[in-house]
Amino acid sequence: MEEMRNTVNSETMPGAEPAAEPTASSVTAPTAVDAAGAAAVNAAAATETNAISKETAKEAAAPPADTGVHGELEALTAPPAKSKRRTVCVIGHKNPDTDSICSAIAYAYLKNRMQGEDGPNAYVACRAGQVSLETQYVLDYFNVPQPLHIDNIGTRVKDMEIREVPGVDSKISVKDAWNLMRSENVFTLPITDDTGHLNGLITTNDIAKSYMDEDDAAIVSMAKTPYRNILKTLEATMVVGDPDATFEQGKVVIAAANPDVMEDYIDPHDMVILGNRYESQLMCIEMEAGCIIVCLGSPVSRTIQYMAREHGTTVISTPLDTYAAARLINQSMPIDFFMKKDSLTTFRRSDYTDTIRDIMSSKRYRDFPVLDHKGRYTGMISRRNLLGVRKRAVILVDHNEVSQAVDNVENAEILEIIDHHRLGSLETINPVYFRNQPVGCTATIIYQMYHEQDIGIPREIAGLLVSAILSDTLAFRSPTCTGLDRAAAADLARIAGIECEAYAKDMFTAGSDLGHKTPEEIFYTDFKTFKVDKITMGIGQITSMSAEELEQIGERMKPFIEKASETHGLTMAFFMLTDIINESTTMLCYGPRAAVLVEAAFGVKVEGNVARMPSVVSRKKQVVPALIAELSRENEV
Ligand SMILES: [Mn+2]
Repeated sequence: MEEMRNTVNSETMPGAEPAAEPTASSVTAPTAVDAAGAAAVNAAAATETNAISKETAKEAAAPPADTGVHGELEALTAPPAKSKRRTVCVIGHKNPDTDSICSAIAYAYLKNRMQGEDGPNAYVACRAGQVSLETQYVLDYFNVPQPLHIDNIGTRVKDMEIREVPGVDSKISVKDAWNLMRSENVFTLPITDDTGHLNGLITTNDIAKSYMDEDDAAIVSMAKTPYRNILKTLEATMVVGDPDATFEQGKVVIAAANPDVMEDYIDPHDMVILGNRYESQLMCIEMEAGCIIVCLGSPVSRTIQYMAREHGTTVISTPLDTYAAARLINQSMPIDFFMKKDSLTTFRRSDYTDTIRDIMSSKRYRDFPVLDHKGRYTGMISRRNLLGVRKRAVILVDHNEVSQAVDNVENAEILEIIDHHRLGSLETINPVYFRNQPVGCTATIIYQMYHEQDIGIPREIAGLLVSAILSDTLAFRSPTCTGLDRAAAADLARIAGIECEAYAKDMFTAGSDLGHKTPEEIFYTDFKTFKVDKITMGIGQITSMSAEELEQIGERMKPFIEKASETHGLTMAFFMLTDIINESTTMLCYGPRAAVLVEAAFGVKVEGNVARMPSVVSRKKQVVPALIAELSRENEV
């Protein structure tokens, strides 16, 4: 138990504090819709996940009997339903190995158990890349679904407070639009069609312009104003004519003078606002006016109605006086005449907030429409919403270096780090619960935490944890393996009902289907980059039980390591071909100083960029420390 004391900060959990705050409504868990579509995870990845889990479920040989935790496991590896709970992603490193996947699932399960039914968070197991064949074997064996694929942890538009301003029809009147803006307390209204797609936007500014900048008496007809709008705006009734027609020719005039004077003002198709004077009404109809609006609710005589029908003149009766009618008539115009419909700036729910921030600040607009993955309008966001957006919460397992973490981790709120690797480059703004123990596997630390919390380990979780330990310690052969790892694995194997050596052999065999992989796939099976001052090293590793297989792979990898080195801008690149049975590694070296460095660091001869290193199996414990130590010696000189 001596090693337990190496635990950093294991008694207090400052990291739990921010998580316990009431969840801001701006931060919502990925919704069910999102899961189906293009949301928290990218669409392709989500579909791919589903496809794989279905397939593997079919292939899974004799799954163990369901003990009841299976439903819970499904829940913590799937996007949670929309709730007030804050989603916390528990995630391992990129190019995830078995430890990264299994520890993420086991720790998410533990965290959900620790906080109980009414806890503030929804811990979700995630993965930052493809599941390896070895890991898939483990998941299949214990019938556990893959964690959720996330390749970017940055906040998205859908994490913001999106205002659900309803889309309006393009033909509603300026007056209705204005009233809606007042009641909704918004400055911008989206105009949508009946399929939910965005046609345009109208702002209070556009409405002000429709009033202040337009003094053309023909504007009402130019706007092709529906008579329905006029009736509603003037609280009027249609005496003669079709309410579904539109007023689209002529100007608006007020018949304020005697008919003989008015004759010079009225042209065919005009709309004339007038009072109850019979001779004026008649004159308008004879002049072929398009519409007469009779004010003060004055009755319209049968003769006038008859004449109007004969001449095709629409007759409207309003209780308003001529001043009010004239003042309001412009407000009946449809908003599509004033809306902005070209080069609209819209955002998708899946857009990252750090990208849209720049676009927003370069535009003069206050509000921006948000579209879903099918391009349909869903709501509005403003710059103000951007300020209130809460970062996504994350717990890192099995790594602590930015270069190995899921993209955009700098913009996430790291709550905890559980790891067994050297301390790297990660900086956090808030204090975090950071637990780093020099053991062979993160799963060993998580095993301890189950005991510290006095929470029983279900069979499936035990199976995942022991698999991770066997994988990371190369079935106890690696020098990284400690007594704690062995003891944890023994207990876990008992719960899981497996025999370690036999199980490990099957697991490694399932994982080393190397013959069918491309050099690229092999190279990235387990590839990590390390930064030391200005030097970036990339180190890949592949393990196998067959020396012969490794020899063949080595030949195929040589041309590829050069290409990969360029792709990642590496100062030097290494590839370890580790023979588990013989406990030795053949290492390929690439880069101007790589061979010299390896010779100095390990005291071996590098021939043709290949170093043979007996009793070296661990990248973490043997290769990385030796290379870094040698680099710093070089720098001292
Ligand atoms: Mn690990």
